[in-house]
Amino acid sequence: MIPFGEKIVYQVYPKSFKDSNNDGFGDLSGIVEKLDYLKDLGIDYIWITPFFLSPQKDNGYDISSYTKIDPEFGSMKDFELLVKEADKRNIGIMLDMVFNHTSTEHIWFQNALDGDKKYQNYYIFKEAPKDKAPTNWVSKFGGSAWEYSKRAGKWYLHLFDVSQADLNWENPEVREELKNIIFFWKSKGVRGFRFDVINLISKPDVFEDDNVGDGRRFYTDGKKVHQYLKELVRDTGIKDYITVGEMSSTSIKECIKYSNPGEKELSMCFNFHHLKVDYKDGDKWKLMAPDIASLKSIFKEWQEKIQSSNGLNALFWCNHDQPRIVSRLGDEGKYYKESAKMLAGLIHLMRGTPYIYQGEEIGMTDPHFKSIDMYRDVESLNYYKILMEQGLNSDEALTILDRRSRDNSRTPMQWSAKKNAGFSKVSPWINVADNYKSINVENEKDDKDSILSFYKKLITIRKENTVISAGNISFIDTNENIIAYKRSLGERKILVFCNMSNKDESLDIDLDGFKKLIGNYGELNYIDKNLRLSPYEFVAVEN
Ligand code: TEU
Ligand code: CA
Repeated sequence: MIPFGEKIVYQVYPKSFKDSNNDGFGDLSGIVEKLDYLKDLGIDYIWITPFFLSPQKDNGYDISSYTKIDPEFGSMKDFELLVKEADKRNIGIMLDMVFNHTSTEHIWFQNALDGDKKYQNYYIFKEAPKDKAPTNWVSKFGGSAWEYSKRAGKWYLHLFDVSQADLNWENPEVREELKNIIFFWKSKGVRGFRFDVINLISKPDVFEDDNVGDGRRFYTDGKKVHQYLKELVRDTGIKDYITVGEMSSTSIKECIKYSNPGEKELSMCFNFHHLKVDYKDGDKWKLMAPDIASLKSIFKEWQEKIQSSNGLNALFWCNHDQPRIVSRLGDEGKYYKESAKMLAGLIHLMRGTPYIYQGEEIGMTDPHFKSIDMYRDVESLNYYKILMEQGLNSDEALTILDRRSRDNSRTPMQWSAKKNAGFSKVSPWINVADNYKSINVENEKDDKDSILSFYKKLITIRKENTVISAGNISFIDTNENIIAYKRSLGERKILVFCNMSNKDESLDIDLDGFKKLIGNYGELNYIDKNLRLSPYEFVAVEN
């Protein structure tokens, strides 16, 4: 058995999941309303993105109190009810711990601005002339990573928005504060944690200009990150909890350390290399057709190497920062359903723990917003300006946002064909995608051929087959457009084939003795040791 190898995590972005009191924002009680839906889907954990007290400059990733609930999402009572009701259904709640930074409205930061030395040492303040930032590092959301505070008379570091000040993990008092937050939520019955950009917490001793990059090489997987994680996990007693670290620009070598059980750090990591195969020159804001060959080699490398270290991969395509996968690697037209199912099958039968992001299971697409005022995300709004400063016109900048904006995944969950997709009775905080009348839960739930039914089937297959949840994986050599791998446990084998293209493909392979387990087309098309795959076909065979 591999711990968590048979579990499925469902990610809820509460603001867009279900609005229970019709104010246009999703909330905790909305999640309670939908627990039966999630139970029926077959998931084991719900990871909820931050709903703590926050000015909401980055939709809750800017926290001003870690142990209070933002009234927009409800109350502590609502949260306690959610844990209780989830528990009744054998579903665990996982919380999102944003420990790299706090909101600048957090009392710690406010005290620091008032000149309190104790709290200045909670953050990364530097002295430098008002008109020259301490280093040339760039914020992940664009612009300088430093802000000059007149009130403090110093600069502070913010790797993300100017309202998200980086914490100083070198200070043991900071580490104690963060441990107490974990204790608080553990006592509420929380069963797992996701740690936001946790590989950025260890900053260098000396802060210097980056002459070849944006500064990330100085703080990504920093010198003390493993030490800090070990300490946090040990001192809070969460070694056996399900934990996942979000790793920004990490390497496989570091992820082996983060996730290998011997190190006692985390259960698994999110890395994003497979979601950059359509970034031209590695730049998110430059469009390119997806490079399937590199997608394949990334999967192969991460699957096979993490396996040899006894670690575990977090298997995911979508989250609240990524465009919808069917719009990105699949097809919104003729092969919409086939491609959505194929992409699901591709990751769900791999070795690891699958994560489903709300709406992915019904094949939600990008909304294709047509004007800048439809966007809400701080990163999108910043980059719209930056791209225009770089010389693009508004249409060109919008074309890039259409493919890259984080808002693509943040539109309201499509529950039904009713007004506002059944998300709320009033206009939601962000527009619903136009296709909600056909793509919604109500339409799909009783349709055996729907994307939703396909996800349920994949979940059941993982739970019924130890070869999926605990078996070995190795990749099969194929031609360019096919990704294929083998799972095995003793004599038992499952082979998985995915056609990533919109054309027919075929592969010479001996499948004698195998029969079809699951697929997104009809019968297996295997003649004379040759497997034929239709556009976006996915098929798994078993012996
Ligand atoms: O994201 C970290 C992160 O670096 C990205 O996924 C980011 O959105 C991308 O690099 C921008 O191009 C996490 C959260 O998931 C995200 O929602 C937060 O905004 C961010 O941390 C800051 O807390
Ligand atoms: Ca609400």
